[in-house]
Amino acid sequence: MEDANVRDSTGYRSADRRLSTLGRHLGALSPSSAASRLPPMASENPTGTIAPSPTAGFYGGSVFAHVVQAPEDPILGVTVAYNKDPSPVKVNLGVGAYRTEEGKPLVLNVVRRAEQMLVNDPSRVKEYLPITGLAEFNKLSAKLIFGSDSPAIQENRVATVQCLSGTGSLRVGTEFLARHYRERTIYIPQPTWGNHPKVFTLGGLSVKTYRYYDPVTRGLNIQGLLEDLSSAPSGAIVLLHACAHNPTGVDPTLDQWEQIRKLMRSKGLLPFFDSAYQGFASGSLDADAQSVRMFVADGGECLMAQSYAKNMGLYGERVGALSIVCRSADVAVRVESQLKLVIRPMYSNPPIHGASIVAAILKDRALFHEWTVELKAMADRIISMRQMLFDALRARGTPGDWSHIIKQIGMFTFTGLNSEQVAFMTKEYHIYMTSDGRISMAGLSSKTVPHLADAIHAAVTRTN
Ligand code: KET
Repeated sequence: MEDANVRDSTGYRSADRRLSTLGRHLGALSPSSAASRLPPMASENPTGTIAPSPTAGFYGGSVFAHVVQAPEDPILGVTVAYNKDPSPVKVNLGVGAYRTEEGKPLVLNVVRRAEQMLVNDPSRVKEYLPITGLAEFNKLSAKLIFGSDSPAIQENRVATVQCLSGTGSLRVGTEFLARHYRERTIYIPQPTWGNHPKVFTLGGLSVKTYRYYDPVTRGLNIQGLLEDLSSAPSGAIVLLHACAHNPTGVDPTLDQWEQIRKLMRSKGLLPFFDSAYQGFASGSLDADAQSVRMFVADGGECLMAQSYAKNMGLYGERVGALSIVCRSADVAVRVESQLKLVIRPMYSNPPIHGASIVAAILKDRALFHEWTVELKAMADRIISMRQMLFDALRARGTPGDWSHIIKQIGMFTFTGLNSEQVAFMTKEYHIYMTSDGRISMAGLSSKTVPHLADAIHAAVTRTN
């Protein structure tokens, strides 16, 4: 016989379980008559068991019973699948997160040093930051992307608020635009980071695409891009990847940027820059900010979402900034006041730790220098992985022109592999990557390149 007082793994007494089943069957009975069959309330219950309350949705099952299982995120879900795979040869080339040659996550030395300084400083407290975040961090972030000699900064025309990394900055900027900007359409490149359309749509904008990548040349479709932006309505918002376009690894040349800028300014299109990889494209922070600086130099307005996830390796600290470059200082003041109204009911104010690390590094000459050296080393390791993979495919005689692997820049290679080939590589070789054929070069090491090259070779040469 089952002991009515024995609890199962959830601590639920078997008698309670039977009663709850009975309760469901008695759904037609009035709550009062059913309640008389319930176990005693906690107050009169010597075992201290909290009995289900007749007012707690006990009779009809879960009020969320209709909720359907959502699919995993197309990028972060790759890591979920990878973690479940017991294979010793598995490789995660999904999420854009830097790994060392040993395949380990990297905390930059300069970040460790800055953190140590913060921990050793007893004057540091854990008070709430203002709604707009750490003022020093905001100033330094604007300087980092726009340049310390930027006229927009000198003229106090930039409103900067600390946000939850790049994603949070994009979201706050979107909600601001949805409330205060006359045009509600944002044009995003085709393809783009998978989260962009979701952030913009949920933030209140409607999303259209412009041509960007040409799968035949595996380069920029500059003609298509210019045509699509020419036919966008005047005033429309245009999302631009500041550098190291995700997922294609294809950026406009400076001449092409100039063409884009001229067209956008002549049509009054509003640039919304996403800068998630400053320093990762070329290894130089200034070179990677050139596109943005061209747009700011003409005196026009723009939005900028900055992330320190990749270039400082602060992924989980969620550090970023939204800057809105305005025509005049008084507009910037009013814009900032409205950004506060977006942020306060969303998450009140941002976290202090990550922004303090960034500020400590950006304001100290020696730490800043140390950061640029470490950043360059990360960028260089990625570039060497490109060469190694390219050579490995050539050595195997893998059909196709793989030169795009060494031409593309930034964290990713857009291989051109289709979703079936990706599924095959995951199943047979335990290689995890997004189904659009993007691989995170930072996830590779000289030990895993041969395995990846074997997998690609098998995927493109198999006949069934
Ligand atoms: N913009 C782009 C272009 C981008 O690739 C990412 C992240 C972000 C913004 C947001 O990063 P945040 O961590 O919020 O600062 N991309 C990688 C990670 C992810 O999907 O969340 C990725 O593409 O793998």
